[in-house]
Amino acid sequence: MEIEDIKLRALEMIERAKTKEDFETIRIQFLGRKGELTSILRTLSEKSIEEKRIIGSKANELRKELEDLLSGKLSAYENLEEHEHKIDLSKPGKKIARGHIHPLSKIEEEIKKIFISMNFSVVEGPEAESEYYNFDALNIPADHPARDMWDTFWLNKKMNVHGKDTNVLMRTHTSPVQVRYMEHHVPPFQIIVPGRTFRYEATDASHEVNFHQIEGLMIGKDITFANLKYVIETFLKQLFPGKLEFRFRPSYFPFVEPGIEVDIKLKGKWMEVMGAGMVHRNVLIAAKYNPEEVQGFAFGFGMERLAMIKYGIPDIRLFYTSDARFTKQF
Ligand code: FA5
Repeated sequence: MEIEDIKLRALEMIERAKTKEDFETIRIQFLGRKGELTSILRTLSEKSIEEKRIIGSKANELRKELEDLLSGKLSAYENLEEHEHKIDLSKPGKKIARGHIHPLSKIEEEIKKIFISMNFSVVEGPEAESEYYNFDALNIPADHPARDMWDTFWLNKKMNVHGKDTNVLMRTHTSPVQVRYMEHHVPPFQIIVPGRTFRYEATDASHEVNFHQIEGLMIGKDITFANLKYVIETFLKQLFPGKLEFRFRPSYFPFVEPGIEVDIKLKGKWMEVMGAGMVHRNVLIAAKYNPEEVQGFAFGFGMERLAMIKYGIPDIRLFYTSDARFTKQF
């Protein structure tokens, strides 16, 4: 039958069609005003009622089928064509904006890794601290002139420590965690204490009101100054691979004896990064240890200072600007 023949030929042509023009040719050939199928429908009026019914419905059915098929194929083809035009494999890729890890978080992770590799544990302590742990237990009684070393934010609160009400402050260093930890642990042990610290002082390129320290404490039998030197040297060499100039300089902190400070040379100038020393016997006694039986060392360094050296950050105040142009660089 003619309609069956048209259908076979049309389907075969659609199958073989490759371009937009091919689809258009097929449409014109079968469905156009003078198309094969249209001509059949036109001549229906000359046919008998019976023929009209059969041929008419078949031809209309086929017209609908071909129209759907052609428009489906054409839109799939257009989609494909659009993509082919859009993808230019020779073009450089587009950089997708991503969040960045803050340099302080980054250096903290790296520092922790180094100390963990030396068998240190990581512990934490409170930011709002009692006067007792921040000062008294560290061999700095109320009238001690060394309290002036740490300009302090005092809080209008009291904290009960060992049955006594003591004043509360924002900790000026991470050293109070030394005593807190010793009160509840039996040596030998070695810990680091990363945390936020606060000082009521004027800011400049290397001083902030709010900064971060990492405290270190190692207590055991026969721990000596040589152990302290080894740990600090190993740490600095791993954090700053390659050539790094640093020095140990005698210094004073009430909670160590002897005490030192560590400086790193940066662009010809020494920058102080750390205080350290052998834990003072009064601190061991405050923690209820026997200084004849156990000894140890402690150190505390500023995380911002080390990050400044490692990443070449010229001003400590940049850490807290929340400026994406700063964090984006890390
Ligand atoms: C202390 O805070 C002692 N607790 C360190 C210590 C621990 C000594 C254990 C002995 C044994 P100092 O005030 O020097 O010491 O501060 C230690 C480090 O914190 C400094 O070397 C510096 O790197 C950093 N630091 C101090 N003040 C600021 C500040 N305002 N802004 C940024 N970093 C600071």
